[in-house]
Amino acid sequence: MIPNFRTLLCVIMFSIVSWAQSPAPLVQNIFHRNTVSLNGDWHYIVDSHDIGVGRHYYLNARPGTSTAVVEYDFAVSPTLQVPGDWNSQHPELLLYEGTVWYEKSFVYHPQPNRSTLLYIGAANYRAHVWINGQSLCEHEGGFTPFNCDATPLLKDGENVAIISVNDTRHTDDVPALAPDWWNYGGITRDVMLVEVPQTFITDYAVQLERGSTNHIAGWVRIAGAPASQKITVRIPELDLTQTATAGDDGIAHLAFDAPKLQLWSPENPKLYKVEIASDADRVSDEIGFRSIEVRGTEILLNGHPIFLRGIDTHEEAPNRSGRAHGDDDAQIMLGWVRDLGCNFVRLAHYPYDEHIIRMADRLGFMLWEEVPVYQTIDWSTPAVLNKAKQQLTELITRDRNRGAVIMWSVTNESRATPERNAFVRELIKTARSLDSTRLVTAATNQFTRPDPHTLVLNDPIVDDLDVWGINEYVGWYYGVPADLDTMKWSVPDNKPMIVSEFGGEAKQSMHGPIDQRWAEENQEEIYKHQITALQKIPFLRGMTPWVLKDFRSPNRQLPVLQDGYNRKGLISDSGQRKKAFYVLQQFYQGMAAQAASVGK
Ligand code: GCB
Repeated sequence: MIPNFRTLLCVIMFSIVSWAQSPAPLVQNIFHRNTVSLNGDWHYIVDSHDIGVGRHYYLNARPGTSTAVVEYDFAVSPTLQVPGDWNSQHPELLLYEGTVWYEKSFVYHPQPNRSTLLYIGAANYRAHVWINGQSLCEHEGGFTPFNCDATPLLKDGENVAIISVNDTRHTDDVPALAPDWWNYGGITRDVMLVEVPQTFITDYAVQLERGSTNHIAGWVRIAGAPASQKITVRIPELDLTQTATAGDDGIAHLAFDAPKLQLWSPENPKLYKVEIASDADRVSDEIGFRSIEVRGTEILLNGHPIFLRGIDTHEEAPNRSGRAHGDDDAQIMLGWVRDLGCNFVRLAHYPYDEHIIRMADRLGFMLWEEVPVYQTIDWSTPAVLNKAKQQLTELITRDRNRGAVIMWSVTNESRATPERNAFVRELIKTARSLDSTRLVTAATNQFTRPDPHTLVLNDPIVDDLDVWGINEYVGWYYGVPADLDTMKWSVPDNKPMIVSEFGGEAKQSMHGPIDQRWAEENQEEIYKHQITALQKIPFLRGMTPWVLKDFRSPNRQLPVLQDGYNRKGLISDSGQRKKAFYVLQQFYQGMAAQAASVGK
């Protein structure tokens, strides 16, 4: 059947409006670029029936004539703060999962011979961006950044950005259906316009070569560049300048000695100003240089064995409800971490805001970063593997120059089926191919307990990792705290082990005997037995108890005790420290003092 003219026109119009491209290559080091912030109030429309999605309805249409009807108006719609999840900003959105359309008008003056990218730090989970009514790009994945080349669509003067964000959960998403955390929807991190020359430096790796404490190796990539561009990398404080020439792929490789380098460590989080320049572009960064390796069952930082005095976190705002973001939240969270005596943080279970990664670099905390390949994922579908690889790639691209980050984690608590093993091995390969300088890890829980005092771990992916984590909740989900006293750990003993989770719930200010569930004393008891038992494991190289602070979870529904919060925090949702906080603090402070006296 030959379509009539009207149908044809509709199809053409629809495809013009609905065509969307993938994001442009991710630009690293966004905070040192020339940017225009689009943070602040955005008008929004809740599209619970997704009527806008197929028809691209909410594109800021205006009635063209006095009789035309347009049944929405962004200009008089309520606003949401960006960055920020929608759930915690309006009570009626607390439980909302679906599509929300965001709109912001802004004045912009494009510069001649420069490109402008629209950068979004994170939008959970699917985002579609329009500029001035034209589709710009789409992105999937709720915790990693993306940027799109908006140059052809931006006008001199008034512009309108519209972003639809949908956080509906699906079995073939990463994460999938039922994570134990709140599915905070929306544009949760910074939004900005980034101005770059037409050929510009997208990303680079300037790091110590694996195993070395004085040889820097890496590369610089230029987008849209003709071959043979000259690249210069300078570290002014060390009086070092290195030049290289980009090949046809736009990549210039470099390697040079840095004999007088002061190494980054938690005790001395030294950052150097590093300047990177191409013929057309220049950018500076602050980079800490340190080596991280495994030898036998030891983890070596700058060649010396270390113990990771860690804590697990969620990216949950410290003194209010919602997803944390920005420097102020990071400052409070890392302040608590410092008070505990930690030198290490496991940022569970997904990539966090770049602000906290940068702050850890400055304050001297080593980091475990993770992708949300959490518990149950659709392991057999190649498209799902691609989603996980994409998130891992975006994370590594963003953070590969942060000395604080010492390991990438590729999964948490997944069942060791052949499909899962193959999937996770692909992620391990991806991590190693993108970054040869860091360790690869995972949090496992594939154990059996033939009797209350024996824990047998059987997970083949441990063989593929540099360091492995075990999540064990002896004393809470399994048995009683005293079971730990005589625990036999039948687990891999040929590489460093981290106890990546243990703990128990306590409602802050609820007191009782040590065996009373939900009492602070019970949580304290679990910590005492755990700490004593874990110290006896000869190949234990760190621990990250679960978890720094109580966090919202739809899976925790006990009235009065939980009220929608997982209460395994050492700190309550309102910021009060529980008794177990001080048990861990005492242990870590003692270890730190001992390490310092050995180091003298
Ligand atoms: C786990 C998960 C974590 C949960 C925690 C719990 O093993 O990794 O996401 O929140 O246990 O509290 O049960």
